[in-house]
Amino acid sequence: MRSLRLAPLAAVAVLAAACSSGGAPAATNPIASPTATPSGVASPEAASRIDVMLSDQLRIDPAAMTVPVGRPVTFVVTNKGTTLHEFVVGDQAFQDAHDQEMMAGGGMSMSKDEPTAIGVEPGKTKELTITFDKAGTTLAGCHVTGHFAAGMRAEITIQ
Ligand SMILES: [Cu+2]
Repeated sequence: MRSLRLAPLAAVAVLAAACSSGGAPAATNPIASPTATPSGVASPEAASRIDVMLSDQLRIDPAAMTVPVGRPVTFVVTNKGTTLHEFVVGDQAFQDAHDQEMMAGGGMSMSKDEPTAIGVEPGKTKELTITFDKAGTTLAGCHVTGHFAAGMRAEITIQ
């Protein structure tokens, strides 16, 4: 009567083989877990990210920001308006140069992003990472025609 028991056992063996051949590689991944960071704990990286809003009221919010010297700072810039805005970081001379560039271009925005200047389409969010190498103050501004003059700027304190 042994032959009656062989059939179900063979079926189990086939099923087990099918399962292990499909699932084995995903079972262990030594790279995935050790780098997990505890949630809810502020890290130095988190402190160097600043959320910035650009609006059709021609404002950069916050209008004053403080950033560290010598460490990368990522500005997470959201345009919540319905027209293009820019986030151009640099001193007054740099801002003036961008304003002139804008007028020379007939009011058109920058044709491409630069290391410290981005254009942000309506409803979009873009990141700009800058390392400030010395303490002091600098500016952020939007140079779509008339915006900077209307007050679309922010002061950045580096310390
Ligand atoms: Cu603007």
